[in-house]
Amino acid sequence: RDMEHDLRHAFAQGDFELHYQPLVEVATGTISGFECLLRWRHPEKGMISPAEFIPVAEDIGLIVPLGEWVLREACHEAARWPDGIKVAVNLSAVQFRSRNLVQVVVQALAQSSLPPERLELEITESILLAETEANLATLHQLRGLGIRISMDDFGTGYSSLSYLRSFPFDKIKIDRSFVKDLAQRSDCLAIVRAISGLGKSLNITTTAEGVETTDQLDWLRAEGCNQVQGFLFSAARPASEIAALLARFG
Ligand code: G
Ligand code: G
Ligand code: MN
Ligand code: NA
Repeated sequence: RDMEHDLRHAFAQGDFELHYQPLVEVATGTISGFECLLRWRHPEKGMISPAEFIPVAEDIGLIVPLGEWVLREACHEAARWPDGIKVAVNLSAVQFRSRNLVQVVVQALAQSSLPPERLELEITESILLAETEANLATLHQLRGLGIRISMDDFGTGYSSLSYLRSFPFDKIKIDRSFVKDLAQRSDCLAIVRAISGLGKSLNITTTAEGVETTDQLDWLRAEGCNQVQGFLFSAARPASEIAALLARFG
């Protein structure tokens, strides 16, 4: 397919870039980290969303070298940020199952001198669907490095709750589909309340995604959600704008 060829070409050419979206602490309103989001700057089509090209990159195996590049680049960038500001990197299921993932993470940390406590890896439930033993072993190895592990898109997969029992995640990210209608729909509120409560009792940080209004922020604060992320604060922005974002939400 065309996309296949274009993707390989783009990777060889260096047409990918990383943008960063602030993670804001509800209690203080300050930025404690950034989620790194991959962008493809296509010469004719402009910016292409990872939702479109990640599945193709997974099919053709490009996600492994591309994911390595993301990790190295994100760690390198984050090492320049003020002390304590974290970087969150998304991992694809294919990348997660690749044999040398742990080694790649070790190298990215070593080459950038980023302290492991400042790296978070976001994984989705789909990662844990197969090969449970091997995947759990990988998670424990990663955690052993001192990095943090977040469960992304929580609530949208199949058996999130059993994973929480199998592995001590550091963070749960509440999918934005539940945040969207928080103020209008009592079922969304009930789900957000349940996830926040779960986080509190399991001592896991909860982060709400897709926060666009102060109304949503107020509801999330009332439910005890720890962290928020969304257009209310900022969309993902290029690395060059990080200093300005930190100055604004310092
Ligand atoms: O950035 P948003 O614009 O469109 O991202 C869409 C989806 O792509 C999200 O589910 C996000 O988790 C995923 N994504 C963004 N960057 C990366 C990345 O570097 N690696 C992987 N595997 N997924 C990513
Ligand atoms: O699945 P993941 O959560 O990793 O991806 C984050 C996705 O959410 C990206 O596509 C990002 O551009 C998008 N996003 C970030 N903030 C908002 C928001 O406030 N509203 C909406 N609709 N999407 C958002
Ligand atoms: Mn994510
Ligand atoms: Na998500």
